[in-house]
Amino acid sequence: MPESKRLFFAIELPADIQTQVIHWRAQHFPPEAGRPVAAANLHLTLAFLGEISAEKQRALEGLAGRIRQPGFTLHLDDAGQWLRSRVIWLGSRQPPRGLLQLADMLRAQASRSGCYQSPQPFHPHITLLRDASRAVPIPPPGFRWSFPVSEFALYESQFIQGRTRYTPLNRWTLTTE
Ligand code: 2AM
Repeated sequence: MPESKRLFFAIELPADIQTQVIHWRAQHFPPEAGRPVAAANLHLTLAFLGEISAEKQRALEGLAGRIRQPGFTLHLDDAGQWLRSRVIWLGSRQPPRGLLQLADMLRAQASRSGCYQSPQPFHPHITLLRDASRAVPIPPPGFRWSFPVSEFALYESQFIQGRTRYTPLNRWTLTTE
């Protein structure tokens, strides 16, 4: 059987923001609120590809490498809970146009290559807690973390010895050149 991997394009969080986010999470959400995502696994998904072959991976990497657009600044100033998918998340009240453009492009490329893309509108978010099945108070977003996004990456998602691990396989710089 040809090798396939579970892949997605995403934006990584800088280490200092990662630290602040997990501190904020520990302060505001008790253990029963949900299962915390490991600090190193915090990311913002741009396009989920599912299980794909090495051939399709190469094709999508080639298309990703042709994307030309400048970087942008991401403000994390919103948080919420989706009971349906049982997640507590962090996001932006006004996602930057560059983020939406990049996600649109990657999702369109994925769709044209035969990767199913949900018809739901794209809601950029960073999942903080999973299995959050009971509604919990979400602290008002009295915080504002901002960071420049100058690259995006292709990640592999693996479930090894009971743990989810995301490994970056390839990265691209956002540039107009
Ligand atoms: P989530 O954090 O909202 O669960 C790796 O699993 C990443 O891909 C996660 O960010 C996850 O989003 C996202 N993901 C997993 N399955 C997906 C699907 N079927 N459609 C869209 N995104 C998905």
